[in-house]
Amino acid sequence: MDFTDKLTTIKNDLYAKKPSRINHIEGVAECALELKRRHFPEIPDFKILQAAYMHDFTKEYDIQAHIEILNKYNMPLDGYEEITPKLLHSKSAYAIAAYEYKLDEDVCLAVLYHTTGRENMTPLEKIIYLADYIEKNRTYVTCTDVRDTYELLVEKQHKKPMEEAILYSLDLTIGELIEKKLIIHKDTIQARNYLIKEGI
Ligand code: DGI
Ligand code: FE
Ligand code: FE
Repeated sequence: MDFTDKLTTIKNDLYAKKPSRINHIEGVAECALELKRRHFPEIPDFKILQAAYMHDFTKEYDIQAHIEILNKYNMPLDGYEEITPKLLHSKSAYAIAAYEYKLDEDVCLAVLYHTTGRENMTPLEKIIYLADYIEKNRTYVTCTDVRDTYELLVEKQHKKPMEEAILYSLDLTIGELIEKKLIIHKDTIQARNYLIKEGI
C-alpha cells in the first residue's frame, strides 16, 4: 500500500468511528500544513497528514482499551502513564500507527509525542505538537493565547516563532498541571528544558 492509500484508509477508518472531535482533527491537519509551508517546506505533505489524522485516533477509548492495545504490542508503561489517562491516548495511537498502518517511524513518533513533546523534537514533532495546541477550533484560553503569541512572533519576524510558542505552551500546561496537582510527565519537563538549554 503506498502512502496515499494509507492516508485514505486511515481517514476512512477514522470517519467510520464517528469521532466527536473530527473538527479538531481536521483543524490540526490544516494548521500543520500551514506551519510546514511556512517553516519546514521540505517535509512531505503526506507525513503531515498521516500524523495529523492519526494523532487522536484512540482519544475516545477507555483506559482498558488503551492498555489492551499497549499490551498487544508489548509497549511498556512507565508507572506514571497508567494513572494519567490523558497520556495513554498518544501511546495507543502510536501503536496503531506503527504496527497496524505501518507508517514511517518519524510519523509515528510525531503521534507518540503530540501530548507531552520531548527533548530535541524533530520538525515534524514540533508541527503536530503546536498545531494540536493552536488549531482554529481550539477555544480554550491557553490555546488562543499561544495562537496569538505565535502569530505575533511571525508578524515580528522572530527567528524561531514555533519554538518560542511551544515553550510558552509548555509553561502554560505545566502551570495548569501544578494548579490541578496532576503528574507532570518527564517528557513535558524535558521538552521545556531542552528549548531553554538550546536558547530556543
Ligand atoms: O488530545 P487533545 O485534547 O487534542 O490534546 P493533547 O493530546 O495535547 O492533550 C491535552 C491534555 O494533556 C491537557 O489536558 C494537558 C494534558 N497533558 C499534557 N502534558 C501532560 C498532561 N497531563 C499530565 N498529567 N501530564 C503531562 O505531562
Ligand atoms: Fe491528543
Ligand atoms: Fe489533538
